[in-house]
Amino acid sequence: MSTVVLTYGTFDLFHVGHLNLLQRLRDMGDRLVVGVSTDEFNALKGKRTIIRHEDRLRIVQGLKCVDLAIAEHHWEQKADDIRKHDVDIFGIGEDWKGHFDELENLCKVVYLPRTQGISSTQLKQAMSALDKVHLDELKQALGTLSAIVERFD
Ligand code: C2G
Repeated sequence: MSTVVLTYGTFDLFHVGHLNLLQRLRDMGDRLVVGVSTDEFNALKGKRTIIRHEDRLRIVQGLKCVDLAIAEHHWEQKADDIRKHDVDIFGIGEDWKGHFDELENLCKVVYLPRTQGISSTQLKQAMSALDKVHLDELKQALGTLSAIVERFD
């Protein structure tokens, strides 16, 4: 009797926090099904993603620990997915603790610790900070170069 595990996420700018969660969930059973939030659903969640849904779905499907990646279109599809895929365990990061307890009627619900120090939001902030630092360095370099050029004019 195989144990099926189900989770959902945006998985934007896929990183090791996502991987840790998916691998831990896969280790809890024999088959892992992952719902990847569509761009439209992310808009509902108030999340702006960098990577489009088609590519986020392919990345998740391409993982060794994932058996099936499906689209997550809305909050209410979980119960149907649990029945459709004969799910034994629904798991998600503990930032969602308590949000999906009602699914206990259908399957076991687990909330797993998040990986500290990494998130898609932090990655976006780091990239925008790099852009800012880069621009400041370029401005300084430009100032220095302009001063040198003036001396030779
Ligand atoms: N996660 C984690 N550690 C991190 C970052 C994320 O364990 N450092 C987990 C989250 O707890 C979540 C999963 O990775 O279980 C995916 O995170 P997101 O892509 O941010 O997904 P989210 O927007 O929370 O979507 O219906 C449920 C939602 O679709 C969940």
